[in-house]
Amino acid sequence: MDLNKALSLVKPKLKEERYEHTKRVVTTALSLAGKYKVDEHKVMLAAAFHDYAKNMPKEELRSYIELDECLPQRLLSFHHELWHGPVGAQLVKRDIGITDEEVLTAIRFHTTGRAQMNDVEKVVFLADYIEPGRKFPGIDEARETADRDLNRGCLYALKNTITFLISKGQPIYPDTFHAYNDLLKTTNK
Ligand code: DGI
Ligand code: FE
Ligand code: FE
Repeated sequence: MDLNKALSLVKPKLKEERYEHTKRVVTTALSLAGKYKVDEHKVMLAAAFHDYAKNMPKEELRSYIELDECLPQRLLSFHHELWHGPVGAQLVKRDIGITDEEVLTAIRFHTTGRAQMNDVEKVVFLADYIEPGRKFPGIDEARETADRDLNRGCLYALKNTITFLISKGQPIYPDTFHAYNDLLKTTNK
């Protein structure tokens, strides 16, 4: 599937602003993939479809998780922002017919991260965080770090997100901690 085809399948699922974000994530992800020698076709597909379920109503996402025994039910006791990745991966498999596990896991874990992320996952996770439309404290350092080192870029994004969530008194999904701990080890080697 080429980029135009992927975008034409995702466009009707998204609000205008979310679709514009998706295109920026694709561009950013492809640039990271070139720099870090990651499979560009897989990265393009995962980036194009990463927010496929983002604009689904919360209650629809909830019932999807309740009915799909492959999805961790624990998601339901965390913020609903975390639901669109895992549900999106299942829908992209079922409705679009993408079967590549690297692409599907990159969609599944693009919000939380996880331990032992593969390179496609890392690129999409980081591109989503630093795409040119993002504005938040720490974004400049996030972009600079992403430009130097893929693992350190992801680690910075996780650290900043965890700190942000803690400052808001929000819970942190275990996979986000696992991703942080894992990359801390990798980057200290
Ligand atoms: O879908 P996007 O808006 O493009 O970005 P995303 O899928 O990375 O969603 C990120 C939001 O999820 C962000 O505002 C923080 C929120 N969030 C809530 N709980 C957690 C969390 N993010 C992580 N990584 N871990 C959490 O436990
Ligand atoms: Fe997302
Ligand atoms: Fe996104």
